[in-house]
Amino acid sequence: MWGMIATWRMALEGIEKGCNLLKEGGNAGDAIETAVREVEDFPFYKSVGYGGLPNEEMEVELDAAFMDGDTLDIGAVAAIKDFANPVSIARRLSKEPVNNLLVGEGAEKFAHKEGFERKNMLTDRAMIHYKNRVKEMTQTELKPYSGHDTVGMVCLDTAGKMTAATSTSGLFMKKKGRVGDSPVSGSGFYVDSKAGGATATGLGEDVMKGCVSYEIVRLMKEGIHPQEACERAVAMFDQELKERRGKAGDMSLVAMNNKGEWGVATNIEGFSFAVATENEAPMVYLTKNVNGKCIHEPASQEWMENYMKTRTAPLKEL
Ligand code: SD4
Repeated sequence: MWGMIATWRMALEGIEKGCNLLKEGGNAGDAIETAVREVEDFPFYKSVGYGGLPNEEMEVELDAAFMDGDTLDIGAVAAIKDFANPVSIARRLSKEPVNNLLVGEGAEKFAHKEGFERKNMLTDRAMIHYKNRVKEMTQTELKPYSGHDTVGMVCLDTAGKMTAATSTSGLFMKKKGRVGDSPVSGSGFYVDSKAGGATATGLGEDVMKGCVSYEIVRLMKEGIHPQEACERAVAMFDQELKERRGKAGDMSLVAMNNKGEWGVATNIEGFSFAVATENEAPMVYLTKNVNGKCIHEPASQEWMENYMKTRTAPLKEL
């Protein structure tokens, strides 16, 4: 059995590419790296890689991670600037004996030495978003979270190897140097080939309070189905945050076990995800949370068309 699952509609084309590798017996490391790079390279996804939205100082600082579920090797970069594919740098770091999570300048130095492609990741479109947001903020108080989407993926290959990876520009208008959950093991991602993997998108500051990806893998290790594991972990932590803090940030998680069974849970409206397995062609679903039960419905043709239209629609400066 092979399979891949990922957060948000934007992962679809990457998943298609990754699955082509898995079908041919490719390994879960190559498949997931290929899939995430596809998302990083697409300029119209404004929260991952090229075209990602900048921080407060109009710089695109990126976070990414890679984990190998056989060896439990982890590599990650945080607040890295001017490199095309942070996920590949993260994967490369996962092979180091130490120094697996590098930030900012140190990460850039490593990437440069290793010959990774340099690229100015700030697009004209992202700059317009930035300028418009600055103008809007003088009128209304906007939360930094409005404008996001991290790609997180879990992958299983025919040899039973599993991997997880993430890539994001984090929160729009974040402080320089801010690091979210995406490069943090157990929070933004976790995978163990003996059980399964999980990955998160949402408000990193809250996801990190509960190590939610690890919690889902832990439940899967007890033999719990990924759907049940996701629902339990998200519902429990959402509740916990509300009780203790009065509110819970956005939190959506996807998971797959080592049999290719998958699950998704969210505490928001309109979370989309993409999944494919040996038995299921790549498909985008939308998830609704109905009293703690998450119901997945295939995205309609109209929804899919509208999604691309809005992503690529011309953008004017206010
Ligand atoms: C972060 N979790 O940096 C990321 C943002 C995100 O959907 O997932 N947005 O906190």
